[in-house]
Amino acid sequence: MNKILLAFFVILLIGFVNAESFVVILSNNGGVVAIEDVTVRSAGANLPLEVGDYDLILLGENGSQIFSTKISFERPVIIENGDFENLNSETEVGETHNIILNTLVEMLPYSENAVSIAVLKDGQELDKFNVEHLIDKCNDNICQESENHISCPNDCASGGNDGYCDMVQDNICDADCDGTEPECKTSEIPQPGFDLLPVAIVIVIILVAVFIYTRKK
Ligand SMILES: [Ca+2]
Ligand SMILES: [Ca+2]
Repeated sequence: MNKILLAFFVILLIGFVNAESFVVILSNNGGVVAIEDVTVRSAGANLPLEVGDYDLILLGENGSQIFSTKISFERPVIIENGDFENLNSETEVGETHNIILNTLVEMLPYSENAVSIAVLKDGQELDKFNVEHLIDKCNDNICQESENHISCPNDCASGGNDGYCDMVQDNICDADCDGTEPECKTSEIPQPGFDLLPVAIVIVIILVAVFIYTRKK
């Protein structure tokens, strides 16, 4: 095989192996459709069949559409012997019959720009699921709420207000340590009341002594 062509296939294969996807779990309770959960799995997406009454849409910033596909809760099944629920005077064994699934698992391609996933019917939004917490935002130079100095040291500097007490000796009193870091103790501003009290007492004693001395004279 042509070496360039082989290299191309290897790169394509690596790209596929490294691909991630959103796994979307949908429920259908008598026509009430909702997104129950979304997770990220580190494997390429087996994309939906692009047929059905519902739209599953991956949304980005400001509601922009990243990916859209049609989905269906209907699945054709072949009626078997003993399938009393679907076997009646109008159907026969071996015939195909459509059933409505209560739970549906679909995959969407992963995108680091994704904000939410929405399910729609006839253009009307039925449910929306936020996926921002699933996006890996480490190394974007912003210390997000989901990150701290341990999970993403590149974005979250030590001593920062990241919900994590890092105890790093960096001359910064980490607000997350509640004053337990050594830096928080040394940088404490001394309370003037405590230092001035003995000075005031000494001054009063001197004044009283001077007063008594001058009276005696
Ligand atoms: Ca970040
Ligand atoms: Ca911190």
